[in-house]
Amino acid sequence: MRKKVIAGNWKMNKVLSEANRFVDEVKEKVPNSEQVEAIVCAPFPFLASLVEKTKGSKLKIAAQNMHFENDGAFTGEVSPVMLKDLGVTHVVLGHSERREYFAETDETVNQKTHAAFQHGLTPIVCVGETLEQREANETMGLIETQVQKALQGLSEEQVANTIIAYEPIWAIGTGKTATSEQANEVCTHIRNVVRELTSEATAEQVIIQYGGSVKPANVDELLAQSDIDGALVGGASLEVDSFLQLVEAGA
Ligand code: G2H
Repeated sequence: MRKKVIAGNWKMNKVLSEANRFVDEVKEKVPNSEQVEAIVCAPFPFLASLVEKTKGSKLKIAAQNMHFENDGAFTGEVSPVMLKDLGVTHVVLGHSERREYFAETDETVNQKTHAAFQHGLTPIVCVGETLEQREANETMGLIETQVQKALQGLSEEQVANTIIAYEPIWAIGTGKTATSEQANEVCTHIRNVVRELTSEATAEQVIIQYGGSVKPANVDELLAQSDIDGALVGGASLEVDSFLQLVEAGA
């Protein structure tokens, strides 16, 4: 049985005092269950404080992006070495907002995925189609390409330890959720792609999340699907109560 991984992606929200308050409250209440993992993906300026606060708790802290180089002349960037040094455990890579607004490509996502593993960070690799691509029946082919390229050159063990988040772009922050069947269909496809790239055992191990307007009202149905092992949640992760409800749904 795969555990459920619930990751709150705060995006560019909150200030430090709000982030600290959230984590102080949530870390005490994360269910003490092996069945669920709870992660907060926070903006860079909050990471050091949140990692410090969550030491010894079940709540994990992730970054929302990073560069693939260890150091150098990359003004404004943050490296995997820096994240690891802080005690960050996970990093979101290739979120559609980064692909759309910051020129992230399948190639840079692949470079970053390798860099994450080199430094002991667990990558949460995002894939997903636009509404136009869905309507043109391109979803499955596009997702296959995104997954293959993101995982290219990784060892089988690394693939097994990658978290893949399927986020249909048309369902992000729009209030439109993919139906649980639509979401599961693509997550099953992702698992099949992983199976073809590696093995049955690895495909059975890899965690596949769904993301896109997940909230307490729809999370149970999504998590009940055969190939959905968690959620990457934006809007509904910003409030303590709704984030905790989502985590409890996975427990
Ligand atoms: C998708 C998701 C979190 P939201 O971007 O990654 O955001 O839940 O607000 O649709």
